[in-house]
Amino acid sequence: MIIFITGATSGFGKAIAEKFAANKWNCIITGRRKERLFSLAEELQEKYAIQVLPLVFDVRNREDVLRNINSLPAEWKQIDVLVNNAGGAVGRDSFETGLLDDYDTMLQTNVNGLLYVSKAVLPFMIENKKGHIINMGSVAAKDMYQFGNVYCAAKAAVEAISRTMRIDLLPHKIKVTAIHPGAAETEFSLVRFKGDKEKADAVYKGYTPLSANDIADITYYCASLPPHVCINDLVVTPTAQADGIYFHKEL
Ligand code: NDP
Ligand code: 8X3
Repeated sequence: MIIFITGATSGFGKAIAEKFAANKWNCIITGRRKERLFSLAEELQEKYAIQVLPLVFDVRNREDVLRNINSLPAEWKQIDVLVNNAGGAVGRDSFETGLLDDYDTMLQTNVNGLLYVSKAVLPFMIENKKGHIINMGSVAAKDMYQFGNVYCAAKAAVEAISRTMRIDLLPHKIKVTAIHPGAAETEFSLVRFKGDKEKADAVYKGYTPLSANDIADITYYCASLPPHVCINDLVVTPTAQADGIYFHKEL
């Protein structure tokens, strides 16, 4: 079995790669940070005696995405599961003070990137007459929160694309799952707050957030169900978080 995971250099993507590798899946892992990607590939191959193919590209670069995926060796084109995970938030500002550059980054990464990778991988799945696309959404797709503006919009687009993909791909027997996590402690907040560790750490104070391993376990469960069963839309939060807005923190 082969899984293709975007954004495997940290957080969810890295944990998902480890989870599937531990269960003997061969992995195609992608990201921009080459050193991290190659050292993860080496580590997983040694630890689990499976094959790992690292591909370095920016999901926003359409040509690079298509070139890398179209030139996969035939044996790597038998992709069973695609996890569109690369993404994140940049900035958490009111709409009038937020930066257009940040808005571009969020839309291009979370939305365009997912479209480019999916369009490149789908022909293989259609030819193989099976496949499963798992898109990483967010509670930000479900509840619009203050200063979430364009990140909420990007993840709402991920949700809408997942729903319409599921309809269009019915004749091809391809499953489409959207996973919508709440607060999980990864590099997400460090990226969102542009390297401000204090602000990032504060997001996870006063309660137990989800971990990347929690999301990896859930992703593995979704991918392990029988062929006639598909989890369409899955929202998961820490127990201390009710939705995209309400938390119970003990500070
Ligand atoms: P991390 O910041 O830890 O990981 C993000 C991953 O995405 C990295 O591997 C990064 O790799 C990759 N990535 C980012 N931009 C690009 C790009 N332009 N091209 C290629 N790869 C890219 O965050 P998480 O693991 O938490 O986030 C994973 C996904 O889960 C994201 O889509 C995020 O929006 C979503 N999410 C996160 C939640 C959380 O609370 N943590 C909750 C809900 C959803 P590199 O920098 O090497 O390119
Ligand atoms: C990440 C979770 O609540 O910061 O998608 O939007 S949140």
